[in-house]
Amino acid sequence: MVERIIPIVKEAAGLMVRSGFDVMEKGSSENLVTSSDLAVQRFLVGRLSALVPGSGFLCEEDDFKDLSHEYVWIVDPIDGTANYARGIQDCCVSVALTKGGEEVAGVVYSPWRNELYWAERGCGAFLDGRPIRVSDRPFSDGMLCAAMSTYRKEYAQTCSGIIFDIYMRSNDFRRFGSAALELCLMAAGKIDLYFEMRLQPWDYAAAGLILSEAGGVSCGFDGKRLSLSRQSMTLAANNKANLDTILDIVHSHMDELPY
Ligand code: 2AM
Ligand code: CA
Repeated sequence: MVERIIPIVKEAAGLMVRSGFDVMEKGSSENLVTSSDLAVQRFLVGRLSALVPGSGFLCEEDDFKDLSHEYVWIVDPIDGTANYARGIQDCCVSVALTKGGEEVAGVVYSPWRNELYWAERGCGAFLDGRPIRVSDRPFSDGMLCAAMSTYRKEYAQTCSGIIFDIYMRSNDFRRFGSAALELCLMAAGKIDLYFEMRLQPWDYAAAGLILSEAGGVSCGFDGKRLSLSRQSMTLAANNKANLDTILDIVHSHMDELPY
């Protein structure tokens, strides 16, 4: 199946690579959508529903949500829209196919980085056709990717405390601005630790499968698997021991989720 999704995702990404798009705000000045997000999503919904007739969709833009199907596509037409709108090239198209509530295939494509990540459940994870694997770095040598809850700045102080504690026990941190790309970088062994206060399923559905097929692990605030139907704290690591350390640090700052 994944080999039939890849050309559709690549063609969709072609709609991103253009100048002269419109930028609109969605409720707040941090939350942007561009005419390219809408064009990519429209294209993907048309082509993916033809690929799997009767499938449903959970998409970022326009509240496009129709989950009452065995097969559901979880789509972020552009992950990293704030980057895209500024001409920063760390952004990607993210498409996951779920069956009965489980991801079965995931494709993440970044046209400017020219990186194609994909996975099919049970078949491993690949970057540009080559198998990828998470790193074996210990926590003390880990590279963290994390963010400060851009849309909900009331959580930023808690985030900064968590990030500080992880940072002091690891190597360094990065913030690329695209959760899907960051989780794929972990799958490829380049980063090792991950913390985001609040992400949506379309940010991590495809990359989460790619990460687990590459040997990585992820969970929410409760230590359980990430929800594919609603927002979640998103923790991930190259191995279970490092994920448990992140979870312990999070729980030392928060008794419960604030949303
Ligand atoms: P998005 O572009 O699909 O909205 C987590 O960091 C997520 O927040 C990213 O995957 C990205 O998703 C969004 N994001 C990143 N940087 C941002 C910024 N400066 N402002 C708003 N949203 C941002
Ligand atoms: Ca998006």
